[in-house]
Amino acid sequence: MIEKPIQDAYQLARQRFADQGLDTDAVLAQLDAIPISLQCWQGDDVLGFENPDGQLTGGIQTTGNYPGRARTAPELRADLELALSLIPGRSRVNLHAIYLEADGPIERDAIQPAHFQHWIDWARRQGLGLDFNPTCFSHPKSAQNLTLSHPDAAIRRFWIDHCIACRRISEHMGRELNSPAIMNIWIPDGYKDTPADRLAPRQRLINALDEVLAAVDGRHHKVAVEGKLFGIGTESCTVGSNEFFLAYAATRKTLLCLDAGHFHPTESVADKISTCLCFLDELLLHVSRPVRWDSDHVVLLDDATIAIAQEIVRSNALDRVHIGLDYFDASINRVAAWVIGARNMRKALLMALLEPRPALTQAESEFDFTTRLALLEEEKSMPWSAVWDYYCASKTVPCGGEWLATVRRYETEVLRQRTPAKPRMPAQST
Ligand code: RNT
Ligand code: ZN
Repeated sequence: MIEKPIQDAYQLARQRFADQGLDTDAVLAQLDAIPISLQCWQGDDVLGFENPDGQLTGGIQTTGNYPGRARTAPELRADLELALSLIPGRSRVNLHAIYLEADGPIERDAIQPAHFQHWIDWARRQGLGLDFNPTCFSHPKSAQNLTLSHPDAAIRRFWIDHCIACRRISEHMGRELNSPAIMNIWIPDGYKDTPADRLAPRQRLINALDEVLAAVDGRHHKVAVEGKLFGIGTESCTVGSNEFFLAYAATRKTLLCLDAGHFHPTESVADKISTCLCFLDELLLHVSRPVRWDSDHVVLLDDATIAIAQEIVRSNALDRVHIGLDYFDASINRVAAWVIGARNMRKALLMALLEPRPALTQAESEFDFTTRLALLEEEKSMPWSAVWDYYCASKTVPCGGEWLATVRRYETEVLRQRTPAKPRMPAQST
C-alpha cells in the first residue's frame, strides 16, 4: 500500500510529464528492467577469499578501515542481500576469481566452476544474474605488474590459463542462470618508469588475449576488455591503454569496458559511448568516481553519472550497454556504499528516461539551439523525484534516506561484531 502523499505527488508529476508527451508508468517499467551489476568487491575491500593473508596489489587501492568488512563468502552474500533489499530494480552481482570457495589452496589456473557453486545457487535463489572476472592482480605472479604481457613465457602461460579457466566458469554461470555472464579482463600491466620498449609488451598482450579468445566457445558469456590510463606503480606506461583495447575490441569483436576513472580527468566518458557504439556491438561500463586520480569513490548523482545515463538512453542502447559499478570505499559503511551508488545510477537512468526527447531532437534539427538549451535546463527541475519515490514505494524499497536506519541496525547487530583478528589495513579514523 503506497502512502497517500507519495501517490498524490506522483499523480501531479505524472501529469507534468504527460504534458511533455511522456508516459511515466511505461518509463518506470523500462527503468525497472535495466540491470545494474553490483561489484562484490565493495564489500571486502577487494581482498577475496583465496588467501586470508592476501593483499590488494596491481596499482589499485582501497583506503579506510571502517569496521565490518566481509571476511567470508557467506558474510559477503548476507551483506549483498541487505544492500539489494534497499536498491530498486533488476540487479546482477559481479564477482572476481578471488571470491572462490575452495576447501584448500587452489591455483588460479586450476579454478573450476565448482568453486563458485555456492554463488550460483545463491544467485538463483535471489533471482540474480552473475558476472565474473579473472583476477590478474594480488598474486605473486603479478608482483612485477606484468601478467598477460610478461616477457617470461611461463608467467604469461599462467595468466592465459587463468583467463581460460575464468571463461569456462563464466560460461557455466551464464548457462546455469540463463543470463549471459560478462567476463571483463582487466590487467595491471605497465611500467613505473619510461620503458625502453613499449611495442613488444603490447604485441605479447595481443597474442595472449587471442589465445584466451580462441580457447573457449561460448554462448552464455561475453568477454570484455578494460583499458586504463595509469595505475599506482605504472605511471609511465600502461600496456593495455585505452587505445590498445578499443582497437583490440573492435578487431576481435569483444566488448569494451569503459571505466569512468580510467581517463584524463577532463575527458568525458559519456561522450565516448556513442563513438564506441559506432564500432562495437556492445559495451560494458564500470561506473565509478575518480577524485583527482582513479580513486574509485562511491558513485554520486553528479553531472558525470547523469551524462553517462543520458548517452545510453539517447543512443537507444540500453540493450547494448551493460552497466556495472566499480568502486571500493573502505572508509564508510560498505553496505551503504553499495546502496548509495546503485540508487544514484538508477536515479540517473530515470532522469535520462524522462527527457523530452522528441522536442529536443526537433529543436536540434531546426538549429534552434535556444530551445534545446532551455529544455535541457528546465528538465533539471521537473518533478522526477516524485516519480522516483513512487517507484521505490511500488517496489517496497525505502523512498528516501530511511534506508540508512536499516543499514545502521545491521551495522550494530552484524558488522560491528566482526572484529578481525588483525586489521588488514593501516588503522585510520572511522
Ligand atoms: C582497475 C579496474 C578493475 C578493477 C576491478 C576490481 O583499475 O577498474 O576493473 O577495479 O576489476
Ligand atoms: Zn574497472
